[in-house]
Amino acid sequence: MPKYFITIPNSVTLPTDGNKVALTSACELHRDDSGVPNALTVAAAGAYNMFVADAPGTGTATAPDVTAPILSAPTGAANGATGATTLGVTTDEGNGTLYWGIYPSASTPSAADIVAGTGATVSGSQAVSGTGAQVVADQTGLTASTGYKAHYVHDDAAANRSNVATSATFTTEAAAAYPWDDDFTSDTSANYTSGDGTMVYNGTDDQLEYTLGSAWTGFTTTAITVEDGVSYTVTIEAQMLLGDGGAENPVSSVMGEFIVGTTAGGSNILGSSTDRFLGDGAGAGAVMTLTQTIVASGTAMYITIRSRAGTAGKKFAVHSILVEPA
Ligand SMILES: [Ca+2]
Repeated sequence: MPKYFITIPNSVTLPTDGNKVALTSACELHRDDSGVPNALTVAAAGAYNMFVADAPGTGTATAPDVTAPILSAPTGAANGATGATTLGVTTDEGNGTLYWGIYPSASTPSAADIVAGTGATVSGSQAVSGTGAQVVADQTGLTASTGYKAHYVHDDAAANRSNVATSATFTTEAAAAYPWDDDFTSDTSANYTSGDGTMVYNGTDDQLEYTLGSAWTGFTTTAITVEDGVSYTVTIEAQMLLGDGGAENPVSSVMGEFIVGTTAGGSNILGSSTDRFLGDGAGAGAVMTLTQTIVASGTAMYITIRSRAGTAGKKFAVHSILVEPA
């Protein structure tokens, strides 16, 4: 259906019932089949109101929208080291376009900046089809250990621009160094904390050797930086060097394992190796590769390699430790 656009001088009293637009010589009527008036002209220079009618002289006059949307409750949160989540804002108008941008926390972008994405680390826009909470999808591309704020602007369908709504600062997690890899080709024993036994670096065989002081002791890595909730594959190459098949082991071979925890020293355990590295009952056992997938809890992970022994003095060696995202 074609629309009729009527321009009326500001000096004319606006109709209240919509059906009695008092056209004067200064009014112009335009028909447009696309719904968008082209090349509107007026009879005299000056400010005009525009009305849209369904048919000449009989349609309902529609007052123009001159009210800007109001934004409230802006949100945003870090998602790991490089992401943002829980992005969104609430608006009181259900039309137009929502613009958003994630900026370093010290930035104070203008509404125009946000709409254009100027200076934003990540930005975008989306249509608004209803009032209330507007959900913005999770984003990536942020820098680790950095504070950010999410900023929002809503232009309604009549190009009225809202206030700028800005979230609280959120800080991305520290970057993890992947893979965390130690193959003991040099003495890195300073990166490990010993239990009650003795820890010695063997440069000839490129391994870290541990002589037990008591059962289930070993050594623990320093904190390995990880991302909360992310899965990691932990791979250990280890070997029993001296075993006696003590009473604690029904298969007559001293055995060892690794465990992963959120604190040092084998506490708050997240998981442990399914397989064990085994002695042969007398001398050195085979070099075994143990692998386990661990879901990080918090931003630090500690790996403890330890062995059971009936008596003190048993010894094992670790050849390599590797941590990488699963
Ligand atoms: Ca409006």
